[in-house]
Amino acid sequence: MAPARERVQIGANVRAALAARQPVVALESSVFVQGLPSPQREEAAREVLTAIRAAGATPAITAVLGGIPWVGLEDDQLQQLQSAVGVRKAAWRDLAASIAVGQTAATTVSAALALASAVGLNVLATGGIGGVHRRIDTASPSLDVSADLFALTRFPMIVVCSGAKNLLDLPSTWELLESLSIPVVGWQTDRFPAFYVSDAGLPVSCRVDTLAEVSALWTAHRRFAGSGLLLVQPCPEEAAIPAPECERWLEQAEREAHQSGQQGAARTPFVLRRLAELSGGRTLLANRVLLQANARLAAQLAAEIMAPWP
Ligand code: PSU
Ligand code: MN
Repeated sequence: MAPARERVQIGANVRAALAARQPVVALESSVFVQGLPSPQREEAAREVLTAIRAAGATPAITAVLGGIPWVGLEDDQLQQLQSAVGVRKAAWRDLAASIAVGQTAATTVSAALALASAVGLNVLATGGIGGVHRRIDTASPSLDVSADLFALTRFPMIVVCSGAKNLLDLPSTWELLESLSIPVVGWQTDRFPAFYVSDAGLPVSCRVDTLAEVSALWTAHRRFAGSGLLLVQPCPEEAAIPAPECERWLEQAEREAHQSGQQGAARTPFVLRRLAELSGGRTLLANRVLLQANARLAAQLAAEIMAPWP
């Protein structure tokens, strides 16, 4: 019998790693397709894959290729995805549609969590997760809330990131993470980072200083919750951008997004692209540097979680 179309295909490298009980790090693909421009997106993907392999883990990029859901793209499949035109940005809810109509789609964090947890992975690395968007037309909170937050409540995975993207309404995002009972665990930090900006002006819900502590926390978390958690670290200092400077670019980018009516999935890529232009490429460099740092930490953590009990 032909395999069911919706069955997740596991790349050969990932399958071998799982069989040998070696660490695997899940990755979204939207950041390497819609989140960064070319050639930075190709470079960022190479840097992230190299960082994970150098730390002794196997990277597992998720995507939907011609209607087939994949965990663990081979290098040539990633190239195809990055050079294809009209690739959909798929969040969790879009996976079924992409599969049903045979589409090619890059995964956001929410879709990547759904695919990766379906094959039993438990660590994912990204740059900054989505959250509650800002509103500049009124003081009321926005209902444009990333599906990343809701997917975190459903899939038991550790998401290693530099907090939430600074283009968001961070206090609302932070409050919603609390309401959804998603632990925000600071990696050697007490502060909630905001992507290129090291400190969103908000605390984390707890701090850890060693991989063994994260592992113990994860074991305890899973006894009482079916959800995931965020392990956050700030963008490495040499590439981080001071908040006031970033805020000026952001105000302009957000105003333009509002004026040109950017909605739904298009909004985040639009603002990220304008930030890159307005900052003369500084946000692109910061994005690459923090992605690499998160990939490295995720690989170390995946190895720690796999390690047999002493
Ligand atoms: N992190 C990055 N760059 C990105 C993203 C995350 O460093 O482009 C993407 C992720 O795929 C994340 C998505 O899930 O942005 C959030 O988009 P939205 O606000 O439409 O949910
Ligand atoms: Mn949105």
